[in-house]
Amino acid sequence: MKIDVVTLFPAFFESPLQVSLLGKAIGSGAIEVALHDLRRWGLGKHRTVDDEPYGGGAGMVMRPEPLFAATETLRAEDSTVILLSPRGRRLDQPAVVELSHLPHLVLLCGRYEGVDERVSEHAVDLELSIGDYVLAGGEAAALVLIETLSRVTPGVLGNADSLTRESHSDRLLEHPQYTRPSDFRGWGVPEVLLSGDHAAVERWRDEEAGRLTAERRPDLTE
Ligand code: JCK
Repeated sequence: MKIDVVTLFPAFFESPLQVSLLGKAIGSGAIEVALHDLRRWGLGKHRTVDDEPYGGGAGMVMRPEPLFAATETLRAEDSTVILLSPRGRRLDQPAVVELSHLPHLVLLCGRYEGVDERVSEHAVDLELSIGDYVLAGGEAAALVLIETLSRVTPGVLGNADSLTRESHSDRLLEHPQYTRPSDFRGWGVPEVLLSGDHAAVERWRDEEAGRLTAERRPDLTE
């Protein structure tokens, strides 16, 4: 998968894309990310990308011309142009898996109070939000999307098994996990996990996942 990111702050992405799983996904060639400074398409000598809102009000709005120019430069036959926006469809794991099958994403990151409506209407295929809270811009949301995609893209995780398990328990919270030592400051580990009885372990994990989900996320059980 190729991902083009359009942003006023390309530097925001540099460290995260180099470390850990993301670095590996990108290093292995499974995901290719290119960063594009929106100023490249800015207007006039000052490379302007924003202006005051028609009708008045606080803050600035991103002008349409630079974002249209960016998408017209980067869009190919097989592209999906995504605007990260607090008004977008909420990103969830099924959406991540769907998006992971697409060959080319163009991610538009806004700033200020958001973008001119004509961008979302005529330059964008899909508007996505990562959750119901307000970020200062689309960059952190784009990073979240790229990281979630990197986990489900073949050749990235190096452990297809844990993704299969994940899909089975999509609608449940995870069971508690333990590792050594078996006694830490007097706090033990559930006996069953030390028993070597794999069927009993499986039962315990299913029960715990069900109990935790009912307690903390009843919405997931509806
Ligand atoms: C893109 C600019 C900042 C600040 C207006 C919003 C009531 C609008 C996002 N899940 C997510 N949260 N936030 C974003 C996101 C925020 C952005 C931009 C994405 C571009 N901003 C901003 C204030 C407002 N208020 C609620 C009015 C935008 C995603 N994805």
